[in-house]
Amino acid sequence: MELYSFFNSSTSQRVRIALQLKGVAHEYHGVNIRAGAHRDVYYLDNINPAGLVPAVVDGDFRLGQSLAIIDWLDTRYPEPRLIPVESEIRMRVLELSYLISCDMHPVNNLRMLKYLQDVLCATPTQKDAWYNHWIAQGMAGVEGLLVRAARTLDGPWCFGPQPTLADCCLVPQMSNARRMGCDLSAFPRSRAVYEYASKHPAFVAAQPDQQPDYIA
Ligand SMILES: N[C@@H](CCC(=O)N[C@@H](CS)C(=O)NCC(=O)O)C(=O)O
Repeated sequence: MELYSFFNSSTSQRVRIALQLKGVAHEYHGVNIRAGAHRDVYYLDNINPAGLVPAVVDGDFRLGQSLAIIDWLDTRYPEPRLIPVESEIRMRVLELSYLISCDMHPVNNLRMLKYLQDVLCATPTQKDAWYNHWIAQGMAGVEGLLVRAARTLDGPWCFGPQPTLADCCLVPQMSNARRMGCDLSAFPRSRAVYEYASKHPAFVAAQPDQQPDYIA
């Protein structure tokens, strides 16, 4: 299997975590989205017509969208399962994962920030204010869901004793927020999960500075 990824792409990091947790061997291809490599004709024609990372290639099979990739990995490599089968916990995991991936991540994505800066002429201060605003609003929702879950589920992860898709989404999103200097002090349950997960070998191996295309 081949993974197309950029070292500090949080969506790529979600898939890297899943691959590490499942112990799936893969060949890593760095796609420098800062330099526009995700818009190269070769990449669009042969890897991901959406012009985004991550993407996986397995023989003739090609797939983009981090959540779809992790769902596919769960089908192909069921242990450990990252999207639980049991109905209630499955819905909780998906609820939090969608909050991060559908509501939080898209508004602070690279192309959004570039549009703010290059087309709408936002100043660095305005761009930072935009970023911080959506992180604070999204994280308040994440924290609420995690606090509610912790009333009935024991364990250090988002939803109990095992990592799930929710942790694959939470950790990269919080890493990005920290890198951008966002204040996360109002979200203690999220921080506790983040601190715990960040020490797990699979999460460590998936970190940006562990990737072959890392740029300091
Ligand atoms: N919903 C997609 C989002 C993918 C995405 O936006 N990836 C970012 C990197 S984190 C990207 O390729 N950005 C390029 C750009 O914004 O131009 C997923 O989960 O895979």
